[in-house]
Amino acid sequence: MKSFFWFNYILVSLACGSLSQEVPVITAIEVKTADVSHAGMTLGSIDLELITPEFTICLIENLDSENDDFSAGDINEFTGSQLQECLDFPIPGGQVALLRVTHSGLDAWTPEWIRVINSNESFVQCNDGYEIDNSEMRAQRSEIKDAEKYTV
Ligand SMILES: [Ca+2]
Ligand SMILES: [Ca+2]
Repeated sequence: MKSFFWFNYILVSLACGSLSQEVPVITAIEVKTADVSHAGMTLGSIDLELITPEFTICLIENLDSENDDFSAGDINEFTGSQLQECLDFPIPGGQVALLRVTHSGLDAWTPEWIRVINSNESFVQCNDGYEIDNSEMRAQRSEIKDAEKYTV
C-alpha cells in the first residue's frame, strides 16, 4: 500500500513539471544590414545556423523573403516557411548560444545585428557590424542579458 502512494506522487510531480515549463519557440528572425557603403547584398546569400545552449541546431539555407532583402540600412523580417526548419524550433530559456552565418556568392554583406524572436515575445540579439564575403563562415555569440521585451 505504501509503494502505491509513492507511485502516485511521482506521476503527479512529473505532470506538474511538464506543465510549468513552456519552452519558447522561434517565431521570426530580423536582420539589420549596416548603413555603410557596400554593406548591401544582391548577388549573394547567407545561411543561418542556430545552436541552442542544449546543442540542438536548426538551419536556414539561403535566408530570403519575397521582398528585396539585405539593402544597406534596412531591417528585414523573416517569418513562417521562410524560417525553414527553424520555424517553431524550441529554444530553452529563449537563449541562442551561437548563431553561425555562412556567406555564398559574389557580393559581400555587412550585418549590423541579427535578432532571433521567440514566442515569449522576447528576443536575443547578436551584434555584428563586420563585412562577410567569399564563402566566409562566422560564429556569433549571444548572451541572455541581450534578451529584451520585444515591443515593435
Ligand atoms: Ca555588398
Ligand atoms: Ca528576397
